[in-house]
Amino acid sequence: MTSINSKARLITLEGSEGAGKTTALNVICEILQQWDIDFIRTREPGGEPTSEKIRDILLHSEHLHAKTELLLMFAARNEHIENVVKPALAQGKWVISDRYVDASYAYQGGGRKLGFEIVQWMDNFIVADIQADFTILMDIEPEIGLERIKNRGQADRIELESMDFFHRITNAYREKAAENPDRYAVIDASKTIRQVTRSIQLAFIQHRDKLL
Ligand code: Z5A
Repeated sequence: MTSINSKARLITLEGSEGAGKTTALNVICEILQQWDIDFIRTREPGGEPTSEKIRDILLHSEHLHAKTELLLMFAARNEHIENVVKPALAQGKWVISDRYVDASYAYQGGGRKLGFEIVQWMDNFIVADIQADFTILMDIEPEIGLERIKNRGQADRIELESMDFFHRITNAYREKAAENPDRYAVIDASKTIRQVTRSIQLAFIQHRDKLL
């Protein structure tokens, strides 16, 4: 759906805490290298200097109101899209983003209970036609994901939320995936790394004709 360069694709990776996005990102990069695709790897919130500063505010402020959080996510996203995503796509490079606008539906719309409607409004305003072509959702029950990251050290502001918050995120992601079955591949992220790797590889094989 990216409209800047019809050949370049925007691929996004989503999931709740500890779903194994880092592992998945490496698998995706290997697949694209095998396909001989020129791509960049980036992330949200962040991906460029101003957005990284906003990420720091988002993750390490003591308190933020839900609407402030939403606005900052989209402020960071706007800089990221204008300075990184659009230029890469215009050069014909694929963009692999560790999280993108679906995370705002899940975390701010679902987790923070702001609802999908307001996120949709921001999505139309900021993201517009720079939509993902293919989204890998690392689907996992929050209890399993949080268990995996519990020994990682200091938790950030969002990771300190309640279990209900994380269940709302998981449900919101599942709702988005069900609404967009052609764009999403839902991976059972609770399986072993080997099984997860295989599922991602299969998802790319199945979508290859649509993407290339
Ligand atoms: N956020 C938001 O609210 N709204 C938005 O619009 C956007 C973001 C864009 C930063 O995201 C925060 O911003 C995030 C959402 C919010 N919430 N928080 N906090 P982030 O992506 O940078 O951070 P993260 O979600 O916290 O990433 P993470 O916790 O590092 O998750 P991960 O990348 O999925 O986990 P991982 O590091 O790949 O794996 C975690 C551990 O599990 C690690 O030890 C692995 O070795 C292990 N692992 C991985 N796979 C497996 C399997 N299959 N089995 C067993 N163990 C495994």
